[in-house]
Amino acid sequence: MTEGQHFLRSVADHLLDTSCHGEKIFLITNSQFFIPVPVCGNGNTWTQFFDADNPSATGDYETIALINQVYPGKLCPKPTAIDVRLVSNSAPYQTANQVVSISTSNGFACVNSQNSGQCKDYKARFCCPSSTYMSIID
Ligand SMILES: [Ca+2]
Repeated sequence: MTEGQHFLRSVADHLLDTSCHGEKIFLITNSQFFIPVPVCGNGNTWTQFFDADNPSATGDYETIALINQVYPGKLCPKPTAIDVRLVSNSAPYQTANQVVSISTSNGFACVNSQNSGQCKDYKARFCCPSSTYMSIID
């Protein structure tokens, strides 16, 4: 498998994964693809970006459990979407082409041992009901 094929394969895996959560889809045309910005719909608001971990140990873990420890009270119980970016340039996580896990129920994780070299440093924000989020920040 060429590097390009592997790249598209990993994107296709994300397509299957994210469609299970009712999130956005990828449009793949030959070697080009578009990364849509996750949508935070009516009555919902994006939280701040959380950067609860660095990849220097075993990986970069922006999990809901860890974020709740590092940023207590900042995250709603049941986010409806997750948006993960690179800390370095705020580009969508897909642009780094690393093996990661992502879900609205567990958050995000990149494990160093599952990637050649170290994981990038990521940050994550979550889509929460506006009423919940506003009551947290008020
Ligand atoms: Ca991080």
